[in-house]
Amino acid sequence: MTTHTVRPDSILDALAIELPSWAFGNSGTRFKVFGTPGTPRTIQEKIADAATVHRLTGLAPAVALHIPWDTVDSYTELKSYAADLGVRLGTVNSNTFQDDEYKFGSLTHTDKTVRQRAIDHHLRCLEIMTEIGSQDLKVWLADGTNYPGQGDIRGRQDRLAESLAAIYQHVGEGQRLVLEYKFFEPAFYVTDVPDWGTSYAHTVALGDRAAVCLDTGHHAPGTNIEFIVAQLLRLGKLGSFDFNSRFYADDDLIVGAADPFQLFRILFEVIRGGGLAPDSDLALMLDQCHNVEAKIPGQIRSVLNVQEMTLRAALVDTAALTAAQETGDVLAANGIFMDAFYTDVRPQLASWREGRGLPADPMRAYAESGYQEKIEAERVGGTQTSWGA
Ligand code: AOS
Ligand code: ZN
Ligand code: ZN
Repeated sequence: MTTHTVRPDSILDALAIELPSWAFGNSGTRFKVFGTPGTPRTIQEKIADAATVHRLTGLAPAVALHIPWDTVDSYTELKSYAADLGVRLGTVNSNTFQDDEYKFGSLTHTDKTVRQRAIDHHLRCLEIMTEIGSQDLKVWLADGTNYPGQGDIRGRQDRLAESLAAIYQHVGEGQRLVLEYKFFEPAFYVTDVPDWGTSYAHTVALGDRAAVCLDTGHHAPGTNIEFIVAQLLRLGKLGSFDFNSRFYADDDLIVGAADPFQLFRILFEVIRGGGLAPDSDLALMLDQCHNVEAKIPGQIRSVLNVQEMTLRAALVDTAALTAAQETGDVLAANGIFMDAFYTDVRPQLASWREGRGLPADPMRAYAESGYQEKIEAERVGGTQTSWGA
């Protein structure tokens, strides 16, 4: 088999995980959103928190924006503000799910005026991307229906294709449109982009500047996500990840918390498929919310989880694995795979960090840094940001 051989250290050096701005705001469930002292009131404060995660881990050089939540007067100024703090602005996430007129859909709506408004929003996002030098426009749609007969499934697909094509025309050089799928919620019967196949079909029709975004929380229980990863990488259409973990629905919990072995298996396929190779344009992003845990350490823990499982996945002895696979030695093959998964790489990672002037234990370094106490004292008054605002 053709495998991408990797040196664990070069993989670690290349690993970069984008943080979502909304992870630093308050969030919760429909039952309660708890406010917490020190929560950012502005996008600038969110960026400062994200930069703190990067400073302590060396893993998170970019912050994803969400429009309109992170709207500012000058994106050029925001870009240099971020650069001064040592991070850059990354993926721009569109939002056509909060306005009343999108109640029955946005890019799929039967009313051309509503569709055009949704298209125009995406064109504005592309302009912002050009201003800040961002690569990816991430499109996640809440479009769908709740009841059989409510909408014309086929007609909605046709309108979606047409609207996406209108946006795609404006995707410039060095930019991409990544189309995220989700099997349900907020629509419960039909979701217009429910699975990787639908996202793949639309992005293939669009062209080379379009690819699939795989949110790990957006699958039915038991779905073999690593298979999807392998297939999309094979087809050259895996554009980006939204990492998080789920127990039940779209929980948006800390990546690797619910099922570290699944994260290991996913990252093994990422490496196997060249997703972390120097010429790869696969973007790794977190899409998480911290409802009850502290947000900045929550993000630190998240990027460390990805790093830890990446290193374990890179330790799989692929030559021995191939030999076992090709001789039909099922138990040896499985044993080689599991050996890597069970390897405790934490000491190796601590020395990798120290070798780069980073704290050996970023969680502890954060607790001892005084940053939390500082933002709690300083961020008084104003309105705390939250998911959805
Ligand atoms: C929604 O379920 C999707 O995961 C989106 O990627 C994202 O969480 C939303 O756009 C918030 O920004
Ligand atoms: Zn997502
Ligand atoms: Zn989601």
